[in-house]
Parts: sequence; C-alpha cells; structure tokens
Amino acid sequence: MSKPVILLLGKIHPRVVERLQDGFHLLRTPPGQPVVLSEDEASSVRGIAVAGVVPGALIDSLPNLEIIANFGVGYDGVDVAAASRRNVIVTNTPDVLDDEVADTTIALLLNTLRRFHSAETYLREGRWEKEGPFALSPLSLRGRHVGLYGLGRIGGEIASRLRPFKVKIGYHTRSQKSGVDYDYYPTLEALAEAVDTLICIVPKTAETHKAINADILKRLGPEGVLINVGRGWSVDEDDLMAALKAGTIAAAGLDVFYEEPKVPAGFFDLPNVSLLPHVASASVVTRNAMADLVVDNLIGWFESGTVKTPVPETPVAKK
Ligand code: A2R
Repeated sequence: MSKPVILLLGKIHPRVVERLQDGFHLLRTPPGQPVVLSEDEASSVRGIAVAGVVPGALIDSLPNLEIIANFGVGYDGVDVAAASRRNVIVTNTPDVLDDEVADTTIALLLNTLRRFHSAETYLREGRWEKEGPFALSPLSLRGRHVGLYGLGRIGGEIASRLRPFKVKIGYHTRSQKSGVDYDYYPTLEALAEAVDTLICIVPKTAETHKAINADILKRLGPEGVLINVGRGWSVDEDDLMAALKAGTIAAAGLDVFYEEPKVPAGFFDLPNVSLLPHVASASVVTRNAMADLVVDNLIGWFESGTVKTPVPETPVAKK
C-alpha cells in the first residue's frame, strides 16, 4: 500500500519530519511562498502538518485532504470553517505547553515589574562598578491585584502559579468557571476596573480582536501593568503605546505582537516594556512534546482513524 502523502507547511519542527519520514511521503513547499502544487500532487495530499496558515482556498484545492495537524494550541491560522465544510479533521497541541507558557508568564510579569532585563544589561555594561547600584524598580508584585483575561488550560496554570506570590486574583471569561475561588468579573471592563495587573491569555477570535484598548488600559490605572502571552491580535498596539508614553498605565510585558515578527519600533524606545519574541513555549522539551503530538495525531488518524487532540469545532469522525 502506498504511503499517505503529508504536505508540510511553514517552518515545521525537525522532529515532525524525523518521525514522519519513514511512514509517510512528505511534500514540502518553499517557506514564505504561496503553495504551488501540480494537479497530481494536490490530489495525492491526505494530511497537512502546519505551523502557520492554512487558507480555505488551499483546503478546497486538496480533494483528498482528511486531516490538518496544527503545531500550537492556537489554531487561528487554520480556516477551521472551510475544513469543517469538507469534513476535514483539525488537531492542535493543547496541554503539553501549559506549564511552560505559565512559567514564562510569571517570568515576564516579574521582569516587567522589576526590570531585571535592564538590571542585567547594566551589569554587563560594567556600570555597576562604575556608577553604583542599579536604580530601585518603581514597580513590584507586592500587593498587586492580578486579573486574568482567559482562565482556560494555560490561564488556570498561570493563576495557580500566582497564588504562592500572595496576590489577589480575579478573572474574566464568557462563562464563570466552577471549581475555582478566584473572583469572577462578567465583563473585561469590570475586571480591568478592579485589578491593576492584567494578563491576557485568550484565543484569537472575532470577539477578542483589539479587546484591550484605550478604555481598558485607562481602567487599569497609572499603576497598571499589562502582560500579553495570548495573541497580539487582542491588544490595540497604538492604544498601548500611547498609554505607556502618557503614563496611563505603568508598564507592559509582551511575548506576542499584532503582526509577528514585526514589532512596532516605538516599543524599543520605551523603558517600561519587557519584550520577548513569542517564546512562551519555546524550550526544547516543550517544543518536542508539541511536535510529538502533531505526529501522534497524524499517525493515529492514518493507522486507526482516531486523533488525540481534535479542536472543538472539528467533526470527529471515524475514518
Ligand atoms: O469564555 P470561556 O468561558 O470559553 O473561557 C475561555 C476564554 N475566552 C474568552 N474569555 C473572554 N472573552 C472571550 N471572547 C473569550 N474567548 C475565550 O479563554 C477560556 O477560559 C480561555 C481559553 O482557554 P483554552 O481554550 O483552554 O485555551 P488555552 O490552552 O488556555 O490557550 C489560550 C490561548 C491559545 O488560543 C493561543 O492563542 C495562546 O493562548 O497560546
């Protein structure tokens, strides 16, 4: 029997290729360029492994496509509606990255408040010896009231890590969560009004587009801090830049941006931001686990017609 053909899209983790190459025929297209396939190639494709974008038009051009295995918990790059119309399964990589992303969030929060990145640069530049101690950080985690915009798999892990820091914790999601005792706020506005530190960990959807805007930032207040580890999509970067410059809020820590890898140059001039290049899950161990889940979903589908982690919108059908 011929091996199933898998189309690899975007910058795919080497472990995905390594584990798939024996059992599958892999089709690669040049990264960063539109996918061009011959008619024969297009009709041979039964699966896609992707870290990035799968447009509806591509899905529609692959008549025998059965499954799209997305590398990452956020699968907003995949046109899930187009996939569902065609009965194509979509999978993502939840759970295996929760701890890493939550750890990074705490690091980014502390960095933003205490400016450890600037302190280290100060030391490396030899300024400690020449100029004396690094300036005291105006901000601290002590006594903060932290609000989570999103309390799912990752948000829940962030909240449980925050507990031992003895901060007050609240959250906003569309539905109140059972089994947690954090204060629930039915709107993002109400959450922002109550807290001074807002952590964004919601998915990229129409509802979350630029949800964190000038109004929300104003509600956080002059001691306010915004941390974004969800999607850049959820923050109005112009409003954020203006708020940081005007002192409407005190600081921000960003791991994600609206148009990655482009980062608005204005952020580089601001002393009150900590910026990371979307690395929240980017350790070898966690990225390997994500790669394994991509592969396990594909192998599961082609060997037994089952997948481990279908996205909620997908039709989970037996082959
Ligand atoms: O709204 P709910 O009750 O479904 O709670 C989800 C919340 N959420 C929202 N909260 C307020 N307004 C919205 N429009 C809205 N949409 C979703 O976000 C839930 O608490 C959380 C998402 O949790 P999970 O689906 O478990 O996602 P996970 O694994 O925590 O990852 C979150 C996102 C990914 O989608 C990537 O964009 C990023 O983190 O890596």
